[in-house]
Amino acid sequence: MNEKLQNAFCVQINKELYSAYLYLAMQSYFKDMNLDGFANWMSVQVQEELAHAMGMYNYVFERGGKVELMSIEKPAGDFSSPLDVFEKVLEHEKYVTSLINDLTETAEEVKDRAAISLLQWYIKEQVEEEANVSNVLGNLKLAQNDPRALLLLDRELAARTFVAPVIG
Ligand code: OFO
Repeated sequence: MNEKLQNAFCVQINKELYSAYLYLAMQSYFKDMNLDGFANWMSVQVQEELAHAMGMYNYVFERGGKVELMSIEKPAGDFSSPLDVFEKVLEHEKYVTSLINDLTETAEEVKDRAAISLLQWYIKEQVEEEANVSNVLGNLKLAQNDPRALLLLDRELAARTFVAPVIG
């Protein structure tokens, strides 16, 4: 496997693990507020991010490469409201989208067709992630000053379940 691309995958694996860690911090915030539905939504998000990391991890090994693990940054934990959390989630997902685009450019640069094909899955996943987050954010903006609306949304988010993604 091309070394530059392998290194870029290792950096992205770290970013996906950081995403899991960030969402775990957000899960803690919601657990602390007794908003169990929001906490459940975040716990599904954590599992998705771990799956994203493992999809890349397995891919590098499948291609005969090696994964170097790096330290994971401490996530922020100072959230001021559910709305603040979801604004940060959307901001983070947009950042991850830009990272996936950069990684795809590296795969294109070194003409690794298999990696480009794998990354198409991640590109589509990012579209879905941003749409899901925007949806919750929109609902939160509507609910903002109404505790009953917040509790209804909490109940709705309690229904989210993790389905292991088939990556690639
Ligand atoms: Fe891995 O998609 Fe969110 O960050």
